[in-house]
Amino acid sequence: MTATAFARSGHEDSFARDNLPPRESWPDLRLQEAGLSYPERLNCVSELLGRHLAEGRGTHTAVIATDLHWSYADLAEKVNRIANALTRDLGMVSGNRVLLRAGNTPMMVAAYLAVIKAGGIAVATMPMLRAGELAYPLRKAKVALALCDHRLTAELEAAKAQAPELARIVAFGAAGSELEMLMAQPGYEHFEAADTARDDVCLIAFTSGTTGEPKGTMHFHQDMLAICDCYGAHVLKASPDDRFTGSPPLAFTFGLGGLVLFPMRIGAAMVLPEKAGPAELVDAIERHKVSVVFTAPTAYRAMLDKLDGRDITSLRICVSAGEALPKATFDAWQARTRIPLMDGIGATEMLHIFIGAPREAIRPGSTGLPVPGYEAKIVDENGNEVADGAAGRLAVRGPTGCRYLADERQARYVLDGWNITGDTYLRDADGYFWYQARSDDMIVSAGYNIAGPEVEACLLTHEAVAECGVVGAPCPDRGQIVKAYVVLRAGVAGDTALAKALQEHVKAGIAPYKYPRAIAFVDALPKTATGKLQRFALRQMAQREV
Ligand code: 3UK
Repeated sequence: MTATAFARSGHEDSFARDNLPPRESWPDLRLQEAGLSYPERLNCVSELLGRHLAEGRGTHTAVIATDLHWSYADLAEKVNRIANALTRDLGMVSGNRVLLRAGNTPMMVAAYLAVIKAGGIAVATMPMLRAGELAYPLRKAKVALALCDHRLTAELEAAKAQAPELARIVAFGAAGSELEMLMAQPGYEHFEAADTARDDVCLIAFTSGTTGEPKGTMHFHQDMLAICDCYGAHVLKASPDDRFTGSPPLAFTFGLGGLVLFPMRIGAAMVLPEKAGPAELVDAIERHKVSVVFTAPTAYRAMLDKLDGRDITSLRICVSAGEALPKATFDAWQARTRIPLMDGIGATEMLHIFIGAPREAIRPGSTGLPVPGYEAKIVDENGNEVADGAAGRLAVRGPTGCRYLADERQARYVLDGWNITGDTYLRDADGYFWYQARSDDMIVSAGYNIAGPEVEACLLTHEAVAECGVVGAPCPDRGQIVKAYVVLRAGVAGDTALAKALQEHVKAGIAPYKYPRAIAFVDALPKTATGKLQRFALRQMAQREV
């Protein structure tokens, strides 16, 4: 987008424009430089869905789930019926926020698209959120209407008591659910897409907030397409015959992009398993001949134990994001499947992946290169670029970028038009980016800077280790010491001899000063709703254990 004013909004309710940060605190949005141009009037659902019907692909498969198969035409009809129910029966006007609460079900996909097609703003939430966690986005985004899977209404009803803005909860997902009854009305099969602007907000995605209150990130209609036309077109390079699946919740933009937007942009199919643990993912890949998978590094590691006797030869593209991909996981997956994992770093603020590598350019252990359309650099505390090979703060810009909903933390994420992701990275002489740690997760021990993830990556190359998390523990002499929390593989006993062996293993693999002076064996690691290791929780444990 140019620095000029907004296009004329198609929203009757001006909440989004009223609550976007002031223009001067936005990152640069570089559409032209990315070779993108979208018409001023744009409803992304017309591009993702309507276009396939108009161009004769209505019979192509769009959604596959247990006992369900929807063509693009089937999906379009569901979307139209929901959009009619929203606007004719439920009082939604364009610009209103609608909360969505469901797992990765076909109706969740249809509801998402219907809200956006009707000019609304989707506020999707993860099924595991409880009343207290639902109340925050409801209040912050001033949500009056919620569509909710009929099995998940209890917590939302409870949240209503803490969020007076919420006027109505409409259940869906069962034959007799309220939404299904409304959808069935005659004449509801057609719906004209709302005449929105390309820079009207269509999604407010809340960060999973490892610390502090969640932040609402605001995304435009054009952003939904931009991620497909950059990452999708130039890095993923999937085809209309591909079948996509994965585990991230659709309320997490990693899942929305990977399971819904990327396949729909090219008319491919999405496979939505009811549950998406490692075993269920393997089942779904085998049963539905899935070719593209989006999930987290730990899930690939866990899937390795479930592959015996399974036919996953349909698989060709495996994307890993959400957390750093340890080289040990890359190597093990490639040895077993002959598929190189495609690492990529994304962020809710950026909507999706902005550094990654196409299959032919992967360097194991590195996150990759800036996605075409994006630029990345490494800066010091003052925002000055550092030399190649030196660690510093990752800064990126491209067609998408951070706009927090009424939040002072905008000023911390955006500096001089660049998005500062909060990660410490280095760039090598070939332009590849190497993850070091979250900037606030660096361990400082006896004057050395130590990146926890590097120690974790080394520990993971030991056969006894299933998962691990490495943090700094307070130490009177060294300031901090490196402490590892280790989950062992089934059947392995954690004793002093093994702890010693793991320490020696690290000393032999990386610089010895980085070895974990303390090791604790645990049954499980604390994780966020999006599956990320909660290092702050480990740090708190380490504090208490001194
Ligand atoms: C970390 C990574 C190393 C990094 C996301 C793909 O994870 C996503 O969004 P979140 O807002 O978190 C962003 C932060 O997560 N991270 C993500 N991927 C990697 N670190 N290597 C990686 N490959 O700290 C980043 O700042 O939850 C990922 C697509 C959409 C997303 N929202």
